Amino acid sequence: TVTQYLADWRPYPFEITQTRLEFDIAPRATRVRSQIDFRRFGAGDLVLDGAGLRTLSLTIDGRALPLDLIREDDERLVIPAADLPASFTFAAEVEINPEANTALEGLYLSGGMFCTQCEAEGFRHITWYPDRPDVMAPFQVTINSDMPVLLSNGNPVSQAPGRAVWQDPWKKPAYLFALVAGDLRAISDSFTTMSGRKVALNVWVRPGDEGRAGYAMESLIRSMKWDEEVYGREYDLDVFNIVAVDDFNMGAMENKGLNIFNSKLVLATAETATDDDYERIEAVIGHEYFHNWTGNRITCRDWFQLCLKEGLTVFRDQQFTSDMRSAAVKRIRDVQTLRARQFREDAGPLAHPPRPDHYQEINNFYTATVYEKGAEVIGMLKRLVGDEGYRAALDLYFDRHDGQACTIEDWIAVFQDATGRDLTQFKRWYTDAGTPRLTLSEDWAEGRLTLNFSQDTAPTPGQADKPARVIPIALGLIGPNGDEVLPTTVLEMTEPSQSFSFDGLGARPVVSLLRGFSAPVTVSREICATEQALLLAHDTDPYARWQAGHDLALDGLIARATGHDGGEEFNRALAGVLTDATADPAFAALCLVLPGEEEIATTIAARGAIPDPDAIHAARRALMLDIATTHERALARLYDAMTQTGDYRPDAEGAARRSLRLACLAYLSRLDGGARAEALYKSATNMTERQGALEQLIATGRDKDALADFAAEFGGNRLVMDKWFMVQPLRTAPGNAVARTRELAARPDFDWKNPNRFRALIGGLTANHAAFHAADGSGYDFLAEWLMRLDPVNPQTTARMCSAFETISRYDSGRQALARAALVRIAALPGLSRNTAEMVTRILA
Ligand code: HT7
Ligand code: ZN
Repeated sequence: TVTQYLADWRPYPFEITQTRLEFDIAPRATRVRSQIDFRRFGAGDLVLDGAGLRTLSLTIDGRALPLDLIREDDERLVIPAADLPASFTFAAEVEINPEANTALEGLYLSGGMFCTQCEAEGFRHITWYPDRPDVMAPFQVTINSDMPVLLSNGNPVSQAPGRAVWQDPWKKPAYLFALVAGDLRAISDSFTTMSGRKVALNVWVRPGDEGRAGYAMESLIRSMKWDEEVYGREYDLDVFNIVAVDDFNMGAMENKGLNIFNSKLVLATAETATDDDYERIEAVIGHEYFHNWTGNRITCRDWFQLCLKEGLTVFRDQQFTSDMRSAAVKRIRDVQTLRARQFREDAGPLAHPPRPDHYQEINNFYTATVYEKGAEVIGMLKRLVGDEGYRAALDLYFDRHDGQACTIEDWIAVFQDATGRDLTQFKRWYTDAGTPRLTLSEDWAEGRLTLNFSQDTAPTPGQADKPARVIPIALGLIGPNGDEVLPTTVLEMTEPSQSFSFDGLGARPVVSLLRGFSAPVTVSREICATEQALLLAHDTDPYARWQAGHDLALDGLIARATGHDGGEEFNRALAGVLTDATADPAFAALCLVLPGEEEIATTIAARGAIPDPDAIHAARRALMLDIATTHERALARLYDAMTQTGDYRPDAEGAARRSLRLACLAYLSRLDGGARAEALYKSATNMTERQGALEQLIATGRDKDALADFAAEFGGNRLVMDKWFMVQPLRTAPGNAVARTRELAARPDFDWKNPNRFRALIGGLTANHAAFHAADGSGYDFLAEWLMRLDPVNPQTTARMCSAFETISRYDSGRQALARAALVRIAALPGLSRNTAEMVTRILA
C-alpha cells in the first residue's frame, strides 16, 4: 500500500486549455471519448490516472500511442516528455461498465438512472485524466443516450432527443465533473441574482416524487439569497440543477451546476420526513450550494487541503442554519455533534489534524475532524479577528484566489494580510491532532478573582509533542444572586499556563466558561453542583447554560454508573427548566435529553476509568425513571401543551414544540409502559411524532402492532423504511438488539447494497452503545461479518463504518480482545480493499 505525503506534492507540468468528453451511454458498455488540449507548463512526462478502464485507443495529435504505456496495475498512463510537443491534444476512447459499478465511484447505475460521483478520485474510473484537484479546465460534454433527461455541468448548448451538449465555462478539476442520464421529472423555479441575471432552477427526481421536492427547492432559493446577502457571492451559470439518487455513498456532491444528492436529503413531506430530516435537507442544500464559491471557484491544491473547502463550507452552512432557525439551538446541536463524533475521533487511533500530512486512501479522510473541527477552527479565527476582520479576510480570499487551487497557507495569509494579525501559532489548529484539555483553577481574595488556566493535549498517532495553541476563551461572570457581573469577554490564551484576574468584585462569582463553545477543547475544573445549577438557571449565554445542566446530568450519571448515588441535583434543577419550558421549548428539550451512553462512556474514560456499558445503560434508565417520577405532573402537562395544532410546518418553532413533546414522552413512557406513545403513534399526522412514538414503543417492548402497521403503510417508500430498519436496532433493549438485528438482516427487503439501508440497520446497531459493546462480543462479530460482506461491493461505505471500532481501547480487556479478534478477521479477508485495510490497520496499531 502506498502512503501519499503532503511534502511530496509537485505542480503538474501541464495545463489543460479545454476538455471535451463524449459519452455513448449503455448499462454494460458505455463508451467515453475524450479530447484534452494540453499545454506544457514545466518539465516532466505526461502522467494520467485511470482505473478499471478498457482502453480502446490513445492518441496524441491524432497519432496512435501503444497501449503498453499503461503502467502500475493499469492505473497510470505515462507518456514520455520527449514524445510531446509544447501544445497537443491527447485523445482516448475507453469502455466502462456502469452496471457492474457497485462501489458508486465514477459512472454507475442507480435505480435505472446513470449518475456519477467523482470526488475524490472517481473521475479516473471514467477516463484517462490528470485526476488531481489542481488541474482545472473548462469542459464540454456530449451525451448520447436514449434516456429522456441528459445533464452535465455548466450551461446547456443543445438538447435533442438522444443527444445533449453541455458547456461549463468555469474551469474546474475533474472531481467536480458530473453526468446524469435518466427518466426524471423536474420541479422548476427561478432565481434572479443580485446583478439581475435569471437562473433556471430544477430539482430532478424520479417520476412520482415531484410532490416531495418542494422543500429542497425552497431551501435552494434561501441559500442563494443568503450567500448574496451575507458573503456577497452570486451564482454564475444560467442553470442550477439538483438530482436526487437513491444509491449514494455520502450525503450530496457539489458538482459545478449539477449537484447530486442522496434522495434522503431532497425528498420530504410531513408524512415521510422528520423535523431533523427537514433541517438537514436545508443545511445540506445550503452546504452544496455554498461550495460553488468555497470549493468550486476556489478549490483545493491537493487532497491534504480538504478542510480548506469542507471546514469553510460547513462553517458557512452552520451560519446559514443559525440565521434560518434558532442560533442558540444550532450552536448547542453543533457542539453535541462535534463532541460525539470529532472528540471521539481525536481521542482514538484514527486521530489526525484537520490538515493531515499523509494518507493511504483519501476517502478515509472525509472525517469529523476535517469537516466539523475544520469549521470550529474557522469559528475561532472569526472570534479572534472579529466580524469585520473576518469579512475583510473572506473578501480578500475571493478576490485573490478566484479560479485557483489553494492551500491552508493561502487561507491563513488572507487573514494575516487583511487584519495584520500574526497567525503563526494559530496554524497549529490545522496541523496538530488531538483535543486540548483546558484546566481551570481559581483563586479568590478581596474582590479579586484569578483564573489560572493550563492547557495540555495528549499525544496522538505520529504526534507525541503538542506545543501550546492559541485558545480563545470566552467567559462571563455570574454573581451568587444570578446577576451577570461580567458580560462576555474573550481571553486569548497562548501559553501552556496563564492567569487572568478580575478585580472589584463584590462577592465571589461563578465563571460561565467557554461561552458559545469558543474553542474545541475539553474542560477540567472544580465546580460544585450548586454552582452548575446557578448557571443553568441564570447564565445569559444559552450554550453555557445548557452545558451547565448537561455537566450536572453527566456527573450524576457517571456517579451512578460507577456504583454511587447521583443525579439528584440535576433532577432538582429540572424543576426550573420545566417551569420555563413553554417560553423556549427547544432549549427545554435540549436540557431534558440526558447525555447519551456513548458520551458517558467517553467521559468515564477521559477521567481515567474503564466504562462498563451495561452499568451505563442501567444508570441512564434509572435516572430517567427518577426524573419521570419526580416531575410526572409537569411532564404530562407539557406533553399535552405541546400537542400539534393546525397543519404541520417544518419550521423551527414547530420543531421546537415537537422536540419538547417527544422529550417528555421519553420520560412518561417509563411510567405508563408506552400507553401515550401508542396513542401518539395512532394519532400522529407527521413523521416526527410517528417515529418518536415508535421509538418509545420499541424501548418499552410494546412495538409489535406499530411496527407491522408502519411496514404496511410505508413498505413502498425506501426512505421511510430506512427509518424502520434503523430504529429497531437502535432502540431495542441491549440484550435483544443483536438478535433482532440479525433477523432484520435476513429479510428480503434488507437491500444491503444500498448504502442508506446498510447504514440504517448496521449503523443503528453500532449506535446502540450497550448492544454493540455486548460483553460476549456478539455486536463486534455481527459488524465484522457485514463489513466483510460489503467490502468487495462498496469499500468506501465499509471503511467508513469501521470507525465503530475506534473506541475499543477504552473498554475492559475482555471486550478489547473480542473487538480486536473481529478486526483481525476483517484484516485477513482476501482481496480486502485499500480503504478498509487502512482503517483496520490504524485501529489495530
Ligand atoms: N464534497 C463532497 C464529499 C464527498 C462525497 C460525496 C458523495 C459521495 C462520495 C463523496 N466523497 C466525498 C460532499 C460535501 O462535503 O459536500
Ligand atoms: Zn462539502
